[in-house]
Amino acid sequence: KEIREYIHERPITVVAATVGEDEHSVGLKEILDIKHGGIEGFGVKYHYLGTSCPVEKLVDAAIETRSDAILQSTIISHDDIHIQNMRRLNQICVERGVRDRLILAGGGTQVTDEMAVAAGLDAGFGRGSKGIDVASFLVKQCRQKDAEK
Ligand code: B12
Repeated sequence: KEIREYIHERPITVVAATVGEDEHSVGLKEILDIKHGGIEGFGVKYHYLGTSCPVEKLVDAAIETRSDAILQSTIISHDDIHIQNMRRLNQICVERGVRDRLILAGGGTQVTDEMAVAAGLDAGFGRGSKGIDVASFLVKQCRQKDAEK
């Protein structure tokens, strides 16, 4: 109830995709989609860019849509590609001068919060994460960012 009320007053928009050459969509859809208890059910608006999305495209879309957050999914972890893609997301946001205003979250079966934070993101969500965990995180981050303005 608290999350829904906050978002009603202060809309939150995110862009989301599975990045690299990763076609696994099920996990991210569970986080986004109202049918699976995803963040949409709490009032968060999302732009879903699909699978195998270049990290740059995700950042461009976040800027164009004036989104609050980027949600990046990486399921394949061969050669630590999931860590490389999280580092890349942070790096591109820094280069484009938008890191301070964007909330960055990574997720995937092999992702942990510690790993994502070490890669430069604000949080990581692994196996068993739910939409409510992500909605709650987004509200806390937006509250903090708005207070700092
Ligand atoms: C279904 C599946 C597929 C389907 C995907 C269909 C689809 N549309 O998604 C298909 C058949 C296409 C597929 C293909 C491949 N797959 Co596959 N696949 C799976 C499988 C069986 C289930 C994945 C799944 O849906 N899990 C259920 C969801 C709900 O869980 P989840 O993804 O972890 O998501 C949760 C969290 O991680 C988190 N989360 C995830 N993303 C995000 C993002 C954010 C922002 C947040 C907040 C949270 C979050 O929240 C979700 C909900 O709790 C797994 C094995 C397994 N049991 O995990 C292998 C698996 C992931 N696949 C694997 C592999 C190797 C492949 C292939 C390379 C096989 C091949 N040789 O062709 C290809 C790769 C294709 C490609 N380019 O991506 C490996 C990956 C190994 C690794 N660690 O790198 C696995 C682990 C199988 C294995 N044991 O080897 N696969």
